[in-house]
Amino acid sequence: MREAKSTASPLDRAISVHPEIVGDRQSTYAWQARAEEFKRLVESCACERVASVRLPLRQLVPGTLFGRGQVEHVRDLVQAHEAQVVFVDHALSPVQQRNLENAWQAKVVDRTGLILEIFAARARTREGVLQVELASLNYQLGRLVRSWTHLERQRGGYGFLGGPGERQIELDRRMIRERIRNLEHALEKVRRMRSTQRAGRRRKAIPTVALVGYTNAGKSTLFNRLTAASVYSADQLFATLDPTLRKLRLPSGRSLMLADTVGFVQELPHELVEAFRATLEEVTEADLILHVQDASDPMRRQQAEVVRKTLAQLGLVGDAAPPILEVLNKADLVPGMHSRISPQIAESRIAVSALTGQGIAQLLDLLDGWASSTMQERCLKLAPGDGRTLAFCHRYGQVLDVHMDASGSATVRVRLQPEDWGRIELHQGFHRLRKKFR
Ligand SMILES: Nc1nc2c(ncn2[C@@H]2O[C@H](COP(=O)(O)OP(=O)(O)OP(=O)(O)O)[C@@H](O)[C@H]2O)c(=O)[nH]1
Ligand SMILES: [Mg+2]
Repeated sequence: MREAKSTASPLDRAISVHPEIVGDRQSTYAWQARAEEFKRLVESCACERVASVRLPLRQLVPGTLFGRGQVEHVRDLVQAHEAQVVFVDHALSPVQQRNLENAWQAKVVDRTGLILEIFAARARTREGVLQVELASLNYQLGRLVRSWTHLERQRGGYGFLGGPGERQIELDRRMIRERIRNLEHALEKVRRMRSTQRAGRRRKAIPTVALVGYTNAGKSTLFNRLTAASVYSADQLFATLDPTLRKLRLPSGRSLMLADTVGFVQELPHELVEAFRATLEEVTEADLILHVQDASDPMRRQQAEVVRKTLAQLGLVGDAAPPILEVLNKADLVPGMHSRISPQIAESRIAVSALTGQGIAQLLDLLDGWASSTMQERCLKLAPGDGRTLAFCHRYGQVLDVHMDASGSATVRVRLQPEDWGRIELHQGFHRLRKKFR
C-alpha cells in the first residue's frame, strides 16, 4: 500500500461546497449555521479556503450528487481559483467522489473524509493515533472495494486511494486488511489496560465525572480551570481527541476524576463513532456527566440536541444512566445568565465562564454536594483488634464518630461509597467464617 498522503498540504487551495436540500425542514438559519461550522472544519484542515458555494439540491443525482449545471459551476470555480481540493458538506459514495474528481480535476473530500483528516492531524496519544488510523483504513477499504467492483480499476493519483491497476489494488486491499487486524489487536490491548486502570479507580472509590459537549463549547478550557491543569485548548474544532483524566480536589477535600473528551458534531460519521468508542468509554463509565454548552452560540439548543442524541446512541439514557448536569459555559458573553440549582443535580443548570472563572465556585460546590450524596452513612460494629477495617474507613470514607466499649470492640459511624460497603461486608463475612472454623 502506498503511504497515506495528507489530503491537504498547507498550500492547498480549497473550495467548500454546501449542498442545501430544498424542502428539508431545517430553517435557512440552521443551514447558514451549518455552513459556518463546515467552513470552520475546512479551516481546521491546514489549507486556504479560496471560495465557498451553496448549491440547492432539489433531487440527489446518483452519479454526481449535484445536477449537471452545478457540477459545471464548481468546475469553473476550481479553474478560476486554481483550487486543488473541493470539500463537500455531504457524504459522497465512492462513485460520486470519483465522478466529481474527474469532472473537477481536483481532489474531492466529503464530510467523513474531512473529519477524518482533522482527527488524524489532532490525535496525540497512541490510542488516538491507532483509532484514527483504523477509522481511515476502514473508510478507504470501503471505497476500494466498492470502486473496485463498479469502476475502472485505476484512480488518478489523488490521495491515499491511487493505485496503479488491478494487482496493486488487490495488494493494497490485502495489506489494509492486515494492518486493520494489527490495529484492532493493538487497540484491544490499550483498552484492556484502560479498563484495568478504571477498575483501580473504582476500588479507590473515586467517582468519575465526564465533560461532554459540542465541539468548541469550551470543555478543555473548563477542564483546565477546574483541575488547574494545562491541557491543550484552542479555538479550533476538535482540539481534543483523547480523553484526558485528572484528579480534581473539591473544596471539602474529596476527590473526583475529571475526564475531558472529544467534542461531538452533527452527523458524526458512524465510522468515527465506532472507532472512538474507547474514547467515549470514559463517558459510558462515568458516574456523572457534565454537558458543557456554549451559551453564546445561537445554535446552542440544536447542538445540545446533537449531544443528547449521541449520548442516547451510546446507551446513556434511562434510569441506569448517570445523571447529566447542564453547564452553560461562556456566560461572560451572555450578560444576565442565571444558574438554576435544584437538589436533583440532573435538574440543575449552571452558568459558568471557564475563561473568567465566573460560577466556578458554585459548580465545585454542586459537585461536592453530589459526591457526598453518593456516599451512604451507616453504623459499623468492629471486632476487637479489627484495625484494618477502621483504617479502610478512614482512608476511603468520612468517619463521623467512633465509640469504643469496654470489651475493646468499636462502633463506627461512617459514610462510604456503596461499593466500599460491599467490600466491608465481604471482609466481615470472611472474618466470621474464619472464626467459626478455627
Ligand atoms: N469567552 C469565552 N470563551 C471561552 C470560554 N471557554 C472557552 N472559550 C473559548 O472557546 C474556544 C474553544 O475552547 P476549548 O476549550 O478548546 O473547546 P472544546 O469544547 O474543548 O473543543 P473541542 O476539544 O474542539 O471539542 C477557545 O477559544 C476558548 O478560549 C468562556 O467561558 N468564555
Ligand atoms: Mg477540547
